[in-house]
Amino acid sequence: METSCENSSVNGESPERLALYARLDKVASAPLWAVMSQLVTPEPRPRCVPHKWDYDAMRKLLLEAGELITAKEAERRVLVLENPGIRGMAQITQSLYAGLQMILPGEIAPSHRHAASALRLVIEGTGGYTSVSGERIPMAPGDFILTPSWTFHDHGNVGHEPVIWLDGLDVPIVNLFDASFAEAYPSGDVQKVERTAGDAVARYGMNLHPVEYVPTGSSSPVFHYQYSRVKEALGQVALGGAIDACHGFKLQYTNPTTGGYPMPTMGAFIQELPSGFAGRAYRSTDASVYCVREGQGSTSINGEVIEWSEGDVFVVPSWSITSHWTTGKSVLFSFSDRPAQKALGLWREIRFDD
Ligand code: 1HN
Repeated sequence: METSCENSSVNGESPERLALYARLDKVASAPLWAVMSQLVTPEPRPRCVPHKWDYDAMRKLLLEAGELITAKEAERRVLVLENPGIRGMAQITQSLYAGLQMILPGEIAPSHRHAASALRLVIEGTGGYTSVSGERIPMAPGDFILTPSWTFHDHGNVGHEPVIWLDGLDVPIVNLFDASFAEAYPSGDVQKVERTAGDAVARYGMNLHPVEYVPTGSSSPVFHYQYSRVKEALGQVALGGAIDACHGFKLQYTNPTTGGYPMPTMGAFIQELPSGFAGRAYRSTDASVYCVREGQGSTSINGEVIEWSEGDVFVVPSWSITSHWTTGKSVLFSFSDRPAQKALGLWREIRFDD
């Protein structure tokens, strides 16, 4: 409320109030009433914005980086995808990190571990591998791979072409809690291989579920979700199930021992959208990072239309009204902080499909 007085006022504040604020400032204090409406908003007001990173353009830049720095010298040769609304923070959303990583034939990225959890979606190339907790996992395009918190991991490429993948990490969440730890592998750059890829899959079985079928769980013993099996599962739901008006045919990657999310902080999803799909609108409190696996189409995010094709990465901020259209049969991978929000009792969604 404006107070009129003889002296000039700033932002409707009297000189007496401003004088009090100045004295509060000196004792590391501030008036809540001046900032409360920015702290407690009636609904999410994300600073991050919708954005797309064109794969062909990013791939060219990655190859240029490949001529200037080795994977070993860089430790990880990654182009960080920085949300244009929050530049300089290495964040694609308020809670998530994303980047495009490349490893060239013969290179290795040395082993280390950290409190942050990582997930990877392989975009192109064969001959790449990542070792996680002594398990060497071959990377094929479309494969989804976990690096749970505090597991040693190194990468290599024994093939003949560049291998490129999307990394997603919960670094901003770990740092929000000031809970970051990291260390190098104690004996050399590359881990000793102790179990073969597929051991855990053989023990625990297939690991995809319908979206929202299952509760939050802790880290999965399965680190590798092969795209060939994911495609089979998508084919089966597309044959047998009714299509979701907002999401098409959508599955979530799960921890096969609990049916919960593969890691405590990040969930990941894969959805098939038929050619000519015109999705109904949807919004949820988890901002999502998408990577186009197959096809082409467009996504409307609060009225802003992003056109996408294979390999593109795009980000949908929290609570944005979102709908997908396709011009060809498409497969979209996505990840978000949904498990963290659910564990904290914060997650909400609204469907606009009636
Ligand atoms: C990391 O360890 C990797 O292991 C990739 O491939 C990206 C971003 C921030 C911190 C650690 C990797 C990373 C990272």
